[in-house]
Amino acid sequence: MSFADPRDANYIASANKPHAAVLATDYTALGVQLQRRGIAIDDITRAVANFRVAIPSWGVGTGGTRFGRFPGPGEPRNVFEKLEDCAVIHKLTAATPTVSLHLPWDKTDDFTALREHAAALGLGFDAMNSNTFQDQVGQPLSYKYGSLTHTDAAVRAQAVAHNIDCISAGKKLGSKALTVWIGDGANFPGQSHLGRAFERYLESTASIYKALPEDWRMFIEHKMYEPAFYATVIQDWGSSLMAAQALGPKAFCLVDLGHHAPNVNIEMIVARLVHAQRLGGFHFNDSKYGDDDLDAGSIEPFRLFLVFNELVEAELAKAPNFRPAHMLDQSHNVTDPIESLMTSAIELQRAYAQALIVERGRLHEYRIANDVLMAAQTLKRGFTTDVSPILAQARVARGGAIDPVAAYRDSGYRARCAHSRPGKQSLGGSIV
Ligand code: LRH
Ligand code: MN
Repeated sequence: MSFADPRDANYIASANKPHAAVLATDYTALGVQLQRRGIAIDDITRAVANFRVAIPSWGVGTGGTRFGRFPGPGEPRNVFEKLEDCAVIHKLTAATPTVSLHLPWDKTDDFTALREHAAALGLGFDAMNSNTFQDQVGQPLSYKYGSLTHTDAAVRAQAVAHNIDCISAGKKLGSKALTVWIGDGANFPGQSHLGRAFERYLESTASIYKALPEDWRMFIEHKMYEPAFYATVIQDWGSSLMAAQALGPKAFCLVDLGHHAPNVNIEMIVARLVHAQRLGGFHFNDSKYGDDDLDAGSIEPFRLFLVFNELVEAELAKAPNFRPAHMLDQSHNVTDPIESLMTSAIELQRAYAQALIVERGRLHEYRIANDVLMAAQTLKRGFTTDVSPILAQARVARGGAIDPVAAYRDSGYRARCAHSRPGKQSLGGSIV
């Protein structure tokens, strides 16, 4: 079994050699095409090379559903091994330098050692994620009927304390944000007082907000349903925005693409949150039905493009307070998580590049003239342009691989992990 470290720069350089000539030809050809549209390809490549997305630590293990989980070979067994896999993703894509941790899933008694381990792998930490949607062994009070909005003040206090623990862990790791997603809600009409539940949410999150360091942000993540199946306290962007505005200037709204009813116009929500100066960031993934947590751009790539179109519009307009944190939040049930996360990060870069090459001057003229068809065609031309050479060139410019999946597979990394990471793998039904 031959093995090469896919994180090694020399390995990546040698893996790129057979692809370099074709890339150069394709890049030049696309450059000529874009030049005809008045677009300098190197400007786009530079912008794409600066695009960053965080990896969810819970995404490098095989995901599952309530019906079961089918672990793949060489699963990471702890947060230190998760970071080693995250480093493979970053070295090959050159686009994912940070990891978003989830506590207590990533709990360790030495966060400083974890920070050093990450730094040695060339990684940092993005937003911390708290978890008051599961009960932990030995936890005094259950979250069965809610957490930050539970009718029992003692349960709310326990949930607030956990979030504050996440902040102190994050401070040791150099994180600058806390994402708060709670599953609190009701399964039946009458089960909870919809207004008072929201008031309890504001009261609890205000205590968490007070514990935020000056340079931190708090991301409020809305979700239409699951685990609650009738009403969810922070069910939509409206509830999230009301909460952020009530809490203060460090509170922002996080948009998880899978947390909306089918056909909801998510790019419109993005435009409104940009206007409200409360767009905190994203959990990118894709879905066809519910919160399927599938690979970004795998089901609705045009919708992903339209979201990035709003981000580029905001960027060009120098929208105030516009600093979205990009994160993936996916569950890899049937693919190698490393391959899915690499290709998903690249699909985000693709949507960004497609949005950057839209001829905005021409689009504006057609809009003003209400030339509807040409306006729609001009926007779509960005989406229908194959920007793959730009994406590959951006990776090479940052020491990444022209073909990350091939480089990863040829390295034998997964087989080696299967060898070096024996041990029990839980088959039970859960997402991680
Ligand atoms: C909830 C969610 C949230 C995470 C969890 C893993 O569905 O999107 O962001 O805490 O997934
Ligand atoms: Mn999410």
